Amino acid sequence: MQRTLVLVKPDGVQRGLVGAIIARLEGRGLKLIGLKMMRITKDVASRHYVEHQGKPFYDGLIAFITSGPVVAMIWEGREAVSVVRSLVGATDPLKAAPGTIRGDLALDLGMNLIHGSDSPSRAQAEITLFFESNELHEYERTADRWIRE
Ligand code: DAT
Ligand code: MG
Repeated sequence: MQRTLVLVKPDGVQRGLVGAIIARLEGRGLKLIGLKMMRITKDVASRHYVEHQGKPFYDGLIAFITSGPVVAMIWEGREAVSVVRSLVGATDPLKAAPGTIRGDLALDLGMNLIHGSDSPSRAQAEITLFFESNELHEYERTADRWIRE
């Protein structure tokens, strides 16, 4: 089953939106298999955002993501990577569709609440970057047979 990394960014923690964001992902039927609050170090931030190195917004992005605690989660489900991306919405909240997390809860590109891995290969790399294998929990949910055909 596919897995993906989600971060509730420092703005989401500060605004008290952790629960609302988790509820949307749970409500879709995705399964939570790892969760922790943490402060991202500069080193982890630079590896996480390696694709953006050299871009004009890079320094601000690293400063923002390391500015306060985040909630890091691993979610599992069929097509979890693209399902989470569609729940998250477009990168710029002004362009994010209503009904998406960013489209409903955010306004600014630099304060867009949430990260979701953008491909299965990035998801694998990001899961390894943020979680030890003993922090991932495999378990059966009785509701799964009412979610998966
Ligand atoms: P996403 O978070 O939707 O995967 P991304 O990977 O392209 O978007 O960029 C990572 C974060 O960097 C994004 O959530 C907000 C910030 N960002 C992206 N493009 C930006 C820009 N042009 N100006 C300022 N910040 C930007
Ligand atoms: Mg991205």
